[in-house]
Amino acid sequence: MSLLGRVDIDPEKLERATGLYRIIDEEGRVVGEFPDIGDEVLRDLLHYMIRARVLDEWLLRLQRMGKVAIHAPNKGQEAIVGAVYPLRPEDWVFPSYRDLGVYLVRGMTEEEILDRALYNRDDPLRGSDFAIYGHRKYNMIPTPVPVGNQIPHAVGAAYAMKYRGLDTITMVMFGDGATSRGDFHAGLNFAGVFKTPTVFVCENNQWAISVPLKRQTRAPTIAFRALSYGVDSIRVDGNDVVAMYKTAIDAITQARRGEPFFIEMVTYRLGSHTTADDPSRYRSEEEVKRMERYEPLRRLRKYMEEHGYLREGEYDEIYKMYYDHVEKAAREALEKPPLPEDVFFENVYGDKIWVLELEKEEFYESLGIMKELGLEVE
Ligand SMILES: Cc1ncc(C[n+]2csc(CCOP(=O)(O)OP(=O)(O)O)c2C)c(N)n1
Ligand SMILES: [Mg+2]
Repeated sequence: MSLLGRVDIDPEKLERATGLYRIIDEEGRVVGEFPDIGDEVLRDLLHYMIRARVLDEWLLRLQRMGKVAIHAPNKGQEAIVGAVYPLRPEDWVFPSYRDLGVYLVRGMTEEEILDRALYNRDDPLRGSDFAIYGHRKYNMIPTPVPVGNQIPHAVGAAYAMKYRGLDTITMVMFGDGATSRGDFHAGLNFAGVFKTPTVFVCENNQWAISVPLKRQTRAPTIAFRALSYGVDSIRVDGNDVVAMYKTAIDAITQARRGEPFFIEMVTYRLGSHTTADDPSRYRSEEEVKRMERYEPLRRLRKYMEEHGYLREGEYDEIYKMYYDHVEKAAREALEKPPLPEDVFFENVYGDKIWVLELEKEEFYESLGIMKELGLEVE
């Protein structure tokens, strides 16, 4: 390439970054080339999505009962399970906070998720920030609270894997709002230049709390922004779990060869941002009603019923089975004693340091004063 010459962009890459890849449409009709994925995978994807939906409903219920501090509803985004499903257990996942399906596919159980949500004795993250999940046992990093911080973490970890000659990769999930953070740009640029084995999954659910996508960027698509960093990208119908699964297989294969890949998962958040949010303040009920038709479980169910993978009534039976399971798990998790009250001093530093010891003393002193004053501490 001459220094002053023009630069061409591969038109196929541009097409992928601005088109919309889909296989099953909102009515369950096949509109793309259906991959040879086998009955078992299809059923697994369905089960994971139902489990995520049921758990989401239970966490909302437990929050309304005053048992869970805060919950970020997942409804509408369950097809994310397709992205994680083809990963190997040795790969590392950097999930977002709206990713119950991701935690389940990685192997975290409903019981473990409930222990976390209720901060009971068995909470795997020992009382760290709320609405955040992760688990060392499943190579899953807890989501940082500052939006998008996990992006450079995932890129750095992937670079370390490459440096050590491992064939593992990292996958990172984040929202459309995170693409306005510097971390997105630093992460994408580093991944592009240093060819880190990373799969980026941007869950574009159209909203960042009350801020719509058009206020995040004037770029035509988020996948287009990734391409501008030299990272191959694709814009996918993120409510089509089969399209997500097929895309992830290709993306993971490419990342394992040492080239990053970016998936823009085009979806819609049907619920509130968190249980502390009232979406009627910033978006119309008509919009939500209109988008319900596109949600991922409805279309997979339709496809599977029409193609003989599910007999009549079977979907409801599967749903009930998981509903009962989570109800029992929730009752048991609520019975467990809480974490010890000084648990948040445990995981700040590896070693004991005097400042923390001092703070701990002061903490107990304040607890004593509160008790003396008759102020109940839960
Ligand atoms: C740096 C930073 N700014 C603001 C917040 C408050 N906040 C939490 S989630 C969120 C919106 C994120 O939107 P998006 O990235 O689209 O993810 P979504 O919640 O839609 O899945 C904001 C602004 C934060 N946690 N961190
Ligand atoms: Mg969003």
